[in-house]
Amino acid sequence: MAGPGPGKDQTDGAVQERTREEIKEPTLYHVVLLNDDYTPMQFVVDVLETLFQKSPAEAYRVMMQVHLNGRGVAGTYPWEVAETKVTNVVSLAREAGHPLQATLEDA
Ligand code: TYC
Repeated sequence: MAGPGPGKDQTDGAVQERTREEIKEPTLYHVVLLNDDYTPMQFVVDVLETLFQKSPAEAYRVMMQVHLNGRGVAGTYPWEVAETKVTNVVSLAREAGHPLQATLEDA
């Protein structure tokens, strides 16, 4: 490896500025699942395990939270990841013939 890495201080101000951009935290968004009367509970549990990497117990807990309260947070991600999760939830649900809906909100 030649030269200092991006974290190394130099006397040049441009390097300092770029370093600050690289460590900026991404804005986060909640992926929110919405309740409906028709999507099977087990389908929602499966989605939470496969798309949101939840354990079976946590997936069941989140599914019941949505079922009882109308909504619940499946996961929290930077915008592009969160958008993709919503798209994937909805397309999996439609392929299976279920009306499950998901949306984004500011974290
Ligand atoms: N209310 C659904 C039922 O009784 C289960 C369900 C849970 C649906 C969570 C959607 O996001 C949801 N079969």
